[in-house]
Amino acid sequence: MGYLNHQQGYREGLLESRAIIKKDNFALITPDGLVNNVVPGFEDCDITILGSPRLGARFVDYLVTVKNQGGHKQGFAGEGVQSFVYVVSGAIKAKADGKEYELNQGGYLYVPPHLKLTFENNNSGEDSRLFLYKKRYQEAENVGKPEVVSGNVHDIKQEAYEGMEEVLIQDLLPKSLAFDMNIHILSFKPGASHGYVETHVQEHGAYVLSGRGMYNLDNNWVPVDKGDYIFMGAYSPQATYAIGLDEPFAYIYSKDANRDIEL
Ligand code: UGY
Ligand code: MN
Repeated sequence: MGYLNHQQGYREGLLESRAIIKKDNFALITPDGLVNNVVPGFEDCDITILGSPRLGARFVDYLVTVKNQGGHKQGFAGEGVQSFVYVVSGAIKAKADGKEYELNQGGYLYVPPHLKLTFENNNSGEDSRLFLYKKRYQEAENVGKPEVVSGNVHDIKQEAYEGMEEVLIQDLLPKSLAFDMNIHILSFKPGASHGYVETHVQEHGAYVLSGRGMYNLDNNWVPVDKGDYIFMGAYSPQATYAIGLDEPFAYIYSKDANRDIEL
C-alpha cells in the first residue's frame, strides 16, 4: 500500500489494483492507490480527495490523516458549503460557531453552510484519521436552517434496516427538512444483504469502516474491504452481501435528502 503505510519503492510482485473508476456512475477506490494531495488550509495533514465533482459527485469526500499538532485552523467550507467530519481513529478538537468539541473515535461534527469548521489533532502524539465531507447546501422554502450537530456513533441506537434484524442503520443527523442530506452507518452481519438492488436518484460516498462485502455496483459484483471507498452516482444500481467470518461489514455514507431535483 502507498503513502498510508509508508510503503514506497519497487514491490515484489506485479503492479495491480482493485480500483474501478466509471465516471458519473460508480467508483471503487482502494487504499493501495491513494496519493497525498496538498490542499491550502490543511496543515501537517496527509489528504486524499476521494469522491468529487470530477468523478461525478455533487460533494467532496476526503480521507485526512492529521499529524502532530496539524489540522485546519483557518476554517474549512462555509460560505454556502456545509461540512461534516467523522473520526475514524485517534482524536481531534473541532470548533464551529466559537464552540469546541472533543471528538474521539466515532465522534462527529456537522457544520451548517454559513459556518466554517476548524479542527486540530488533540496533542496525544498519535495521528488521527478523519473522513471529511463538504457539499454546497441546497436551499428550500419553509424548511428552516440546519444547525451544528455533534455526537458519537457509540451513543446512537442501531435500528433494524427495512425489517432486517441482521442489517442495522444509524442516522447521524436529524431527519429535519432543514437538512438537504444525511450521514448514515449501515452495518451488515456476515451473510446479511440488502433486500433488493437499489436504483435511486440520490448519490453516496461510502467509506468502509469494518469487514468485507461483495458489492453490486451497476451490476458488477466486486469485493470490497475495510478502508475502501465507494462512490455510487445517481441511479447507479447498488446492493451488497456481507462476507467474512465474524466482523460486520459496515460503512459510513452520505445521502442527499429532502429536496426536489432542480431544473
Ligand atoms: O440509504 C441508502 O440508500 C443505502 N441503503 N444505500 C446503500 O447502502 N448502497
Ligand atoms: Mn443507496
